[in-house]
Amino acid sequence: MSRNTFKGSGILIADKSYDDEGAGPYVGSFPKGFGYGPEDSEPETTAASPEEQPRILLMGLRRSGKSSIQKVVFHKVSPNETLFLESTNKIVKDDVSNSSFVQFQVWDVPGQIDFFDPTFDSETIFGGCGALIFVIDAQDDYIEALARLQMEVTRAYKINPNIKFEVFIHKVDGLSDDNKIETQRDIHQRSTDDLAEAGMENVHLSFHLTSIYDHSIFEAFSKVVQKLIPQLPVLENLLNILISNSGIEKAFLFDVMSKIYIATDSSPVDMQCYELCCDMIDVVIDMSCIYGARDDGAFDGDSSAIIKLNTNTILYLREVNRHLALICILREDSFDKQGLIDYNFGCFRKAIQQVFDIKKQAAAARAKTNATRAFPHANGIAEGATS
Ligand SMILES: Nc1nc2c(ncn2[C@@H]2O[C@H](COP(=O)(O)OP(=O)(O)OP(=O)(O)O)[C@@H](O)[C@H]2O)c(=O)[nH]1
Ligand SMILES: [Mg+2]
Repeated sequence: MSRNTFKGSGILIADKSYDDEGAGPYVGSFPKGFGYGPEDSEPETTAASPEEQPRILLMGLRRSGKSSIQKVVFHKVSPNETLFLESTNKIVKDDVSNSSFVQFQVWDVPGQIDFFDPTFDSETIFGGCGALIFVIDAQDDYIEALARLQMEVTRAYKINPNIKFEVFIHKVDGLSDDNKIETQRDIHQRSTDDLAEAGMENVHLSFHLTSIYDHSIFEAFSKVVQKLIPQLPVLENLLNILISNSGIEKAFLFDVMSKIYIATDSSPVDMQCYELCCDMIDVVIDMSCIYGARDDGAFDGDSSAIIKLNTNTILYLREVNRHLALICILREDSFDKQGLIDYNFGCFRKAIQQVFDIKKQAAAARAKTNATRAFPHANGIAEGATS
């Protein structure tokens, strides 16, 4: 089933409300917040402070594609626009905390950085790091990159053994299918051998073939982010219950801004289905931007869309909260029971809300403990000042 057969004959029914006011500033052609609805007024305590947020480091040699990845995934830059990116010369910290679930920072560590420079504070950099993505340019000779990978992993692991190590074998758009597999096998073999030689055989590296010219980079990033979401098993379980009771074939929970899927049911992920869902988000956001009366956000609490494909398949998008959307793929005849699907979706959304609430309560409790630790005699000072 080619991807093109899906396209062209779709019917899109998009639905959203336009009752809020206010025009937000734009970043390029995108509304600030990249199409999100207005911010809900959440208590400040729910957002983790930047230091507390899990950090994803992008590392690798110069010109391997780190900044391009960051720009394409999180800033909606088109792949061609990265062609003339200047080399990064200092660590660029990107706060991806717009979404309640996907709260983390991405640090783009330049390839030219001197790790022996005393200003490079490895303790701080690796200490709060959740995942280290090492980007290898697969179109180039990767021997030097592998030596650097081994050095970085060794250093990082000594400081923080909980880091997830992810290797992006990048720019594979230039390789044939056979070549991709061979390159991955070779890099896997060499890097694990190198680590074993250094006595680090217990360190696990995960490998992903990526390119900014297709959806592989979003898929790979999704898998990295999922490892940092402690609620993942709960979300997966909820999705399994939803699909088995609603005649749905596959369901993804998407972070709309980045098109990262933060969870899916436990059936295997077909790349084409994932691509279709990503395309659907683009279509929905574009339609809302063009026809929506509101200027400050294309995705809000009432966003929903149905796309019928000429393969008797339906894509059904429902908003879960201001950052998350559920996209279901199902057969057209199963959609006859839309009422049932909508009812089950309502239950699913409530359950997700509960997961959020627990997270918020935990964050609030943590903030309170931190405040007490920082100002143990706060009450005493206040009393003293007034007396
Ligand atoms: N073909 C191809 N080119 C890519 C891909 N990703 C990035 N590039 C190109 O690689 C070049 C270098 O990308 P950058 O993102 O600047 O590399 P960097 O790792 O940030 O480099 P430093 O900042 O010097 O460390 C750019 O011309 C990109 O267009 C990819 O997936 N495929
Ligand atoms: Mg760069």
